[in-house]
This record gives sequence, C-alpha cells and structure tokens, in this order.
Amino acid sequence: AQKKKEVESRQAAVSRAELEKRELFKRPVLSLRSFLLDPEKTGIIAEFKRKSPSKGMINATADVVAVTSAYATYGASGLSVLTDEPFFGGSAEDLMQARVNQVPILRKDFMVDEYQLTEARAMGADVILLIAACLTPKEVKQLAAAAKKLQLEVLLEIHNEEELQHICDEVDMVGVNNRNLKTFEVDINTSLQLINAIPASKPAVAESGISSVDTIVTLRNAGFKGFLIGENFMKQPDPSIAFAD
Ligand code: IGP
Repeated sequence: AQKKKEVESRQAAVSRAELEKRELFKRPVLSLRSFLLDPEKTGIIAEFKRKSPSKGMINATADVVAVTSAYATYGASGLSVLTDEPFFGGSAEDLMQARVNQVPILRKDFMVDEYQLTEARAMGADVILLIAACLTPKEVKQLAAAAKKLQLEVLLEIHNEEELQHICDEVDMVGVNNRNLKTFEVDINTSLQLINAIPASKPAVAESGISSVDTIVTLRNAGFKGFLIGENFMKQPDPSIAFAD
C-alpha cells in the first residue's frame, strides 16, 4: 500500500508519456536469460545495495559506478540495482548510473503497478522483479505481460512451494529467495528444495545468503543458472575488489 502511494505521487509528477520520450526508454534491452544460459559466463548477478531491513546499513559510502563497473569487469553475468528508497536506500539515479555497463540490469524493487515498468525501461533496466509474496497469480500474469510489451524480461521470485502457482508463460526466469521476507531467516535449502519443481524452460536463480564458491557449486550442480549476491560483496569496505576473490 505504501508502494502504491509512492508510485502515485511520482506518476503525478512525471507522466508515462514523458517517460516514453526518454532516450534510455528506446535503447535495445540485453537479455539476462541468455546471459545466464551462456556456459562461458559465471551466472553471478551482483547486487548494489546500500542498506536493507534485515541488516541495516551495509555500506554507506560505496560508489555505484565504481562498484557495478568492477562487478562487470570481474565477470558478473548481470547486475541488480535496488531502486527502493525507504527500505534499501536506492534510487532511479543509481540504476541510471549503473547503465554505463554492457551487462543486463535488474531493477530491484517492489513492483505493484504498470507505471513502474515504464519507469524501469526509462531508467535503462533490462529485467524487472515480480515478488510472488506481494502479488496474486493474476497480478503476476498482468504485470509480466505488460513488461513483455516493453521488451523487459521478468524474474519471478518465489520462496515456497505454494508460490510455484505464480509461475506463468509470461515469466522468463524463476528466482528462489532463500531469505524469508517476514522473519529474515536465510536458508540455502529453500533453493535446493524447490529447484526440481521449476520448469526447465525457465532458468532458475538462487537468491540471498550466498557467500562462498562452495555454495555456488552446490547450487549449480542442483540446476541453478543464476546466483544473486548482494551483501557478501557490499559489506566489504571496497565492494569493487570483493568480486575478485
Ligand atoms: C541479495 P544477499 O543476501 O546476497 O544480500 O541477497 C538479494 O537476493 C536480496 O537483496 C533480495 C531482495 C529481494 C531485496 C532478494 N529478493 C526482494 C529486495 C527485494
């Protein structure tokens, strides 16, 4: 509900038609799906996140261009940039700055309205996130269909078996969040337990709580193509060198 209000006030200031006129809106998008399916690539989606509700401040001083450029140089298959301000201290400006990189970018936010999809395109995003816990299956289908019309790819995030019901044709990839959004508890087994129920046509992404190469190997062997990593990089004083280790 808070998101809806936030979106409404932005929409009152900048119309959809205005967003559609922006230069970035017209740029061709990059496919995260094909980057994840490329066996030559790492599958790592590296996230720029200053703070979070579970951890508080993670890194107050990191520079978005320096960090995301290093992520891309060290082999990230994709970038994830938080644009949610209230909970994660992100902004549209962060994503637009990260756009200097030639890798697919996920707009990480709570999407509840089609206006946000137009915004995502106008920021230079390639992929949007739809969180099953925040949306009905019907809303997922509608927002995903609208995203496709804008050429954006869709990553659907699930956390349990019940949310498998939210998977539909319009969704390109399925993420399993190892973090319970209510308790903030993180368990990699969440990913390992759900992977076999995810259709093979939709590359699976393991999200949250990944901090070792061993874990990535385990998840890859289980069938995951993507690995979304935020805190492990961002908690370093200089996240731009963290990826190299
Ligand atoms: C990254 P971590 O534990 O590596 O920092 O997690 C990412 O998965 C996490 O930020 C995330 C998230 C979300 C944030 C997953 N789903 C939905 C905001 C909204």
